[in-house]
Amino acid sequence: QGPGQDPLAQDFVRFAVESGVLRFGEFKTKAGRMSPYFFNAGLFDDGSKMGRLAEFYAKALIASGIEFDMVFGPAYKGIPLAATVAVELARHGRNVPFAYNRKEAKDHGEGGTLVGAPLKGRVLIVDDVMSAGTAARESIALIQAAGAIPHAMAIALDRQEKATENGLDVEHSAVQYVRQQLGMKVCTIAKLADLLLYLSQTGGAEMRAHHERVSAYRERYGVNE
Ligand code: OMP
Repeated sequence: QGPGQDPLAQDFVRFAVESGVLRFGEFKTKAGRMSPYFFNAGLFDDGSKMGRLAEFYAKALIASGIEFDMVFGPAYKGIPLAATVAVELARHGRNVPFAYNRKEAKDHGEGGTLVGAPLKGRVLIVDDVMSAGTAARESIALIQAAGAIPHAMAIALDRQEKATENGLDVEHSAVQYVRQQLGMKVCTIAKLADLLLYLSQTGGAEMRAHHERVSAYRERYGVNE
């Protein structure tokens, strides 16, 4: 399916740009690349935006047909995502348990680093963006250590760019790696290709300029799908 046939992805990109979550300018990514755009999920910062975000995840997940037994949100950004996506899934008639981790283990009270439902069965990891896949690897290890199955991932934006290994660019993206090498299912609300389509269809000199810069970035760092 081409990006042009994905109205949910187009609605999501519009929502992210209009709420200032997806911005244009000059940003340094975790991998050290200078990017003409940046998606900061921390800026879905009121109840209405968070609710709409969760609705996008739930709709994309249901449309994907991916099966899972529970939801896991990696600290910190994945925590509100897992909670609100679980609420939204329940509203769609799919009530599943959810859990999340702490970054520091507690030595009193309930103890441990995991909070919420016990990790078991096929776990869906809910996170914001996947670039190089560092955060994904940590969650996968944690789920395996608990004896559960890291089965699927849901992310808001797939940047569709080359992953890095030991500081060097490789030919695949982190999402491709997770799908092909780890055999996990990945559900994305939108991809870089959807953003480019949005920019080319919105019109206006400013959007054309963004389109040009984002295309150049894709030429340099993007992967073929
Ligand atoms: P990986 O853990 O390498 O996959 O990178 C994901 C992280 O990159 C996110 O959790 C953010 O900290 C950061 N990021 C964004 O949030 N949005 C972007 O558009 C780009 C990045 C990034 O640094 O690559």
